[in-house]
Amino acid sequence: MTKTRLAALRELLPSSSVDGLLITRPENRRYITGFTGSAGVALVSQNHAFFVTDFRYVEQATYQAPEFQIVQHGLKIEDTLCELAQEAGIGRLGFEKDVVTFKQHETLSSALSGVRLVPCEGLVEALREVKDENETELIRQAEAIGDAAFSHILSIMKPGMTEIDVALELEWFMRKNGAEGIGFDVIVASGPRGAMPHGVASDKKLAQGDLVVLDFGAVYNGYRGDMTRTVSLGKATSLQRRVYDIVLRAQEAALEAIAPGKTGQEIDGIARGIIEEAGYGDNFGHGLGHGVGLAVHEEPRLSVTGTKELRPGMVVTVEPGIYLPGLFGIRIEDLVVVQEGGVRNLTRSPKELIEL
Ligand SMILES: [Mn+2]
Repeated sequence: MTKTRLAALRELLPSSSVDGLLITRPENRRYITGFTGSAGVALVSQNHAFFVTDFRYVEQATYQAPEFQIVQHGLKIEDTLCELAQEAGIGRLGFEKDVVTFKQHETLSSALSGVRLVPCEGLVEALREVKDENETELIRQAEAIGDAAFSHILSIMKPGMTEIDVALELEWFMRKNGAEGIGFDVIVASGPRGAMPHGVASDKKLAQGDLVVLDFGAVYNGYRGDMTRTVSLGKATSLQRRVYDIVLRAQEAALEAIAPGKTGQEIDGIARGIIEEAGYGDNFGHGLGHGVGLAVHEEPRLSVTGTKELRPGMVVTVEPGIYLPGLFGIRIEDLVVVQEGGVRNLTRSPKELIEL
């Protein structure tokens, strides 16, 4: 049997000099326990695994988190956590320092007598970087829903609709076709608004001649898709077409270069080099890509700071863009699985410039 996620986490605890870890980030909690609900804390030590939740979720946790002893907490969860930490003989208890609030830390530290709270970071996140086959399949299905939504929106998008109309239509279509939700607010940025890389849909009406940046993703069994396409309403100008080709060239070169052992930095540099050489370096102000899984933005990063080596099973976006203030923006984003010798592209939508 392959090592469970719980066993893999236990192997990481000594590296943070803790003998137990409190897991509160929802994606981490789900990853380690299997519990999909919205309230509860996992407490893991070398010999114990507790899942502490309230009355509403006890039954669900019993089914979803079979490796864990389910504990229903009383009025104050911190008192229950204190008892369990003592039962497990935990002296140094790690907590997720980028998740726990100052107030939660105060409450915990006054309740946990005899237990030292130790700030930790990135333990479960490190395990989440490499996906197993089941996870990549869920991400593929999420992305396939996105592909279908893109094809659908091409058939109805036209001048006069607002960006919000387009966003709602994408969302409705994805929900109707198996998504349990959307991974993030749908970005529909048309015309000059396209120069805002994260221009969430507004009440601006689409106009003839606009380039429209569409960036969206479905959620399927907790896993996210993420894709971006830029389409033209009507015939693109020669400048629009020229810039589009540069972005596409940068994206394809980066896709071609991805392989295990390369760093995120190297891949980012390949796309960035092409855009800089074309004279638009200052107009590509964000990283090339990011990991996707239970969260829409996770490790690893393909960016100037991405020093991590890519490994088979990592799932990352590749999304160069060029943004010209006052004019338009163009971004093309695919979601790919790193594998031996290259990538498997999960995004199937066409990438040539579409003129509606
Ligand atoms: Mn993205």
